[in-house]
Amino acid sequence: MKHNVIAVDLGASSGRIISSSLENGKLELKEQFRFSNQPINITNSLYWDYLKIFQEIKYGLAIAQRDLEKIDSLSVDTWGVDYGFVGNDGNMLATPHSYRDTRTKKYSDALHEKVSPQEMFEQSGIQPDLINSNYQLFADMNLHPYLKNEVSHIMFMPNLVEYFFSGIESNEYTIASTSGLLDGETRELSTEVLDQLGLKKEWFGEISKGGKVLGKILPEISKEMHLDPDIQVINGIGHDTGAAVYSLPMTGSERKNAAFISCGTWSIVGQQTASPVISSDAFEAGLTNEGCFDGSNRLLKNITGLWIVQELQKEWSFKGEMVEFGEMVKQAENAEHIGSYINPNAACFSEPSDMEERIIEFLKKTNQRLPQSRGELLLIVFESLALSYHQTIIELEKATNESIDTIYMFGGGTKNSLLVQLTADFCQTNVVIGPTEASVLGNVLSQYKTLGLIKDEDERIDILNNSFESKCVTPQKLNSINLDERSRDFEKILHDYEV
Ligand code: LFR
Repeated sequence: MKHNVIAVDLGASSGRIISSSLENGKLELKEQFRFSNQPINITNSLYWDYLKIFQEIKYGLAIAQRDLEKIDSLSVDTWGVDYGFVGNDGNMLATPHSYRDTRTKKYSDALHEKVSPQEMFEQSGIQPDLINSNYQLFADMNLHPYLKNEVSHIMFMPNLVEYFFSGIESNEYTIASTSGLLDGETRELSTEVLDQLGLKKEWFGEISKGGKVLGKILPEISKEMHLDPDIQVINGIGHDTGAAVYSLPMTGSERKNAAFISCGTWSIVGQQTASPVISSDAFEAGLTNEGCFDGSNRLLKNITGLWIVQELQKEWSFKGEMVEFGEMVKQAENAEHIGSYINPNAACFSEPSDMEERIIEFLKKTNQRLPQSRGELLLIVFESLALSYHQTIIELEKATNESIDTIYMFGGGTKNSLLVQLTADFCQTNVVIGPTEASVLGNVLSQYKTLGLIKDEDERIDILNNSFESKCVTPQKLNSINLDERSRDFEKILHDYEV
């Protein structure tokens, strides 16, 4: 029998409704609908347009329903850390902010007076970062004291969207684990952290682990969109990175020597470990610990990734000089390596707009050669990303005491063959490229698991191997690349420039 489920996969630039059909141990994905999902900048604040998100998902579901005879369930995955406030009457109290909103800057000193960054890491295992939910919530509670009396629930983004479709409030473990609100050891909401921020535990409810059926889609929605009224809304893997890692065809023992790189708006370089690594090495290296669907841990670093290139593309197209992503890669491939680098994680690169100017400024401040063409500029960005992957792999090896012999790379960025080859070359490691739709895959696998259609790890891996082919990219001879010299130059840039 064929089982169809829907992944609602929301990203920071687009949302997709993708159906999955599982039959005879083989899975097929089909994109049913895609819409743009840009954060909206208004009165100097950045928000998510949750009304549009809701409406577009409804259209997508209607399209999928026309295509498929039956839909068993749906589940939502999104980027990490963002959330929405729901009031006592069940309605939204405020428009959810995007994590790139800058309100947290004003309150970070006040928060650090209560708890230092290092203490934060020791409490939660999460690397302090202004985008994290704890910084955002602290700013919100200070900016809007009325919230204290009005809030009934705080839900993380995927769970908020699931609430719009099911009417059931929930919070799920993988997405909650990005917030900085969980205790690093117990992986439950930390009363200590919540008290520091002035938050009540009951606002979050139980954090569900390992998948849960929330209930049927709301009747008013199924009626309006002519959907099957029996579609179940599932609290599957809520965090896109968590979902992507669940799509890797690896068993527990293989994970020890394998790293992953999720290559999208963010570059996320990490490794699955049995439990959180909350050491001073990990803190110094900027590593963080997030939760996996099976209860294990992900030790990783978030690196400002293809966001930099997406911003360049946006900027150039606003000037009427639209370039396709593939064309940008070609320009970089044909450019000269000029030995200049940026630190992708410098704060100046995480904010929107003026990206070209920000890169040039950075190169000037660090006394490096300036690019003479867009190709050279793009090559600087791609090489800097690949070098930061290499550097993070070394930090992971140090923190876990295990050596990495394989890198799994997934996400839209794997279509960038230059970046993949640079990664294999700079890391001197084989890179296995999986399906680009890794988050969607993890999302649907978590639904099948919750519905009892996947029994165990072996079955999950069999389904993945039956359904998708992976490709291995090997390091090439680095004839023109002196890796040691590049790594040294890159590290110098990281040290010379305050992040
Ligand atoms: C990637 C991601 C990262 C998270 C970042 C911001 O989409 O989920 O894991 O750190 O978004 O929330």
